[in-house]
Amino acid sequence: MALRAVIFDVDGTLVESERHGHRVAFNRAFAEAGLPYRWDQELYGELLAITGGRERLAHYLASQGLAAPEAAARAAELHAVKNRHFLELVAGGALPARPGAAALLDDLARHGVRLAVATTGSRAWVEPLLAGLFGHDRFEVIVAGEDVPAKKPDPAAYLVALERLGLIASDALAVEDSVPGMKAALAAELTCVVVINDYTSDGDYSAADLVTDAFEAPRVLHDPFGIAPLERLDAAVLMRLHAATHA
Ligand code: XBP
Ligand code: MG
Repeated sequence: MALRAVIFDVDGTLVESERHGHRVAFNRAFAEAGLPYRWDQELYGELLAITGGRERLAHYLASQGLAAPEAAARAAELHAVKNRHFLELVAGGALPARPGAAALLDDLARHGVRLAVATTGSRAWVEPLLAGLFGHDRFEVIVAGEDVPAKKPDPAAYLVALERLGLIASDALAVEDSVPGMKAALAAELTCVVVINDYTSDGDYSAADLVTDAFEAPRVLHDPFGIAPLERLDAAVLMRLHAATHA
């Protein structure tokens, strides 16, 4: 049973995009609309429990007293403005890839492993961001938030990615950063590696197949299949983990 594809999450996994990216763009949208709201780093970390920027906005506006229909309508308007600001941040090169992410993509490609993306994020920024950081057409399949009826932790994004790849779950492996993302991957019956970040480190990842805190020189935080020691998350490690989870 060979590893034929790896499906990557984007925000927080391949890219450091939340704290100084999406959060800043949401605040610029509030300011442009003349709204009194501001999401500081701590509040935003809590709001990340709601996947999808538009859904996150609707939830927050409802918490500020707007009736659900008005909150949903206002959220859609603000989300479009936020994505315009986020694209400006992307164009300005403000959002770095996580250290070691590009090297992993290169190594997987060298080993003939196909690359795909399954993200909750909006296609409008996902494609320019990935192209800018990793090169055009780097990913054979990109599934974005608009491509699925339900967002993570629903497995739809991963199921659509597998379908477009023409593969089944046992052919592939997912790389995530968060609990909703891990749950989506596992619900799609994918082997799941979690690379936590400073916003997602306090989640319960006991159901994951390998948990580290980085792509290179990682601390191994959960290793039920005994893959450690490992100097980096490279193709050989992911292939070994995939084989162990399908032994
Ligand atoms: C993380 C998300 C996204 C981003 C904001 O997606 O939940 O909603 O926070 O992007 P990922 P949008 O699955 O890549 O971790 O505002 O475009 O939703
Ligand atoms: Mg993520």
